[in-house]
Amino acid sequence: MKIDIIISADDIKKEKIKNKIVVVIDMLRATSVIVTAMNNGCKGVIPVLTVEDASEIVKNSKEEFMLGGERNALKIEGFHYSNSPLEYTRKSIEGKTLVMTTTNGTKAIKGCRGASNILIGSMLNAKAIATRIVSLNKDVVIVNAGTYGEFSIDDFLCSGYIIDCVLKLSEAKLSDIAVTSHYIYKNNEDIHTFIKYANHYKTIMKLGLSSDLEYCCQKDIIDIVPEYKDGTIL
Ligand code: 3SL
Ligand code: MG
Repeated sequence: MKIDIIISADDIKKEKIKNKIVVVIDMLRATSVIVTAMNNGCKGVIPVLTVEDASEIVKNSKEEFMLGGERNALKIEGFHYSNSPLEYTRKSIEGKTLVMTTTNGTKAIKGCRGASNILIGSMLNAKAIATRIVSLNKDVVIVNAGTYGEFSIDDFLCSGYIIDCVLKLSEAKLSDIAVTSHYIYKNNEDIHTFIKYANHYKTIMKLGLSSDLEYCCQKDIIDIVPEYKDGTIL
């Protein structure tokens, strides 16, 4: 098994992900939201690119949808929830389908069409992701959502942690960038020592959302692996 990394949603190339297992990471905060919502009984998550797409889906259906996501890290007007994973409790999301649009995360997920599997990863479910990867036993590309098309320390550290979990279960051939993310993680196993330098971490902190950061940095508190297929994450 080979493991490679793509550093942002804008860097996804079709030929790099074709027929591979892809793990999409936007640990701050879109994929942490998805993993949390699904773990709390959400029926499914439909990622969309724009607010208009989200409104269109809800308008034409009788099903009970919840709208969630962000623009500039803040709740979108008229939406039920923001992009804070702490809002997606069992009480608020169980049995509901979530239509979600975020700046980088939903773009990265939708950009991975053509992969054989599109798994949704975060610090929260890293071990479960590693177990799934090993059981599928195919080449893997970890797609970092990044921030506004740029490299983001947070997603890179999370990639390093997932690689560490895989290496505890199986041998794998790492690309140079995968070696680098693993190396950085191994030197910062308490990820707070390094993630604090990420620009997006600082943005969330400035908004007073430090409890979101605490939550998203936890390792392996969730044991499920959401997967995106045919337009919905189940
Ligand atoms: O870009 C995204 O997809 C979001 O996760 C960013 S934020 O953390 O909600 O600002
Ligand atoms: Mg992010």
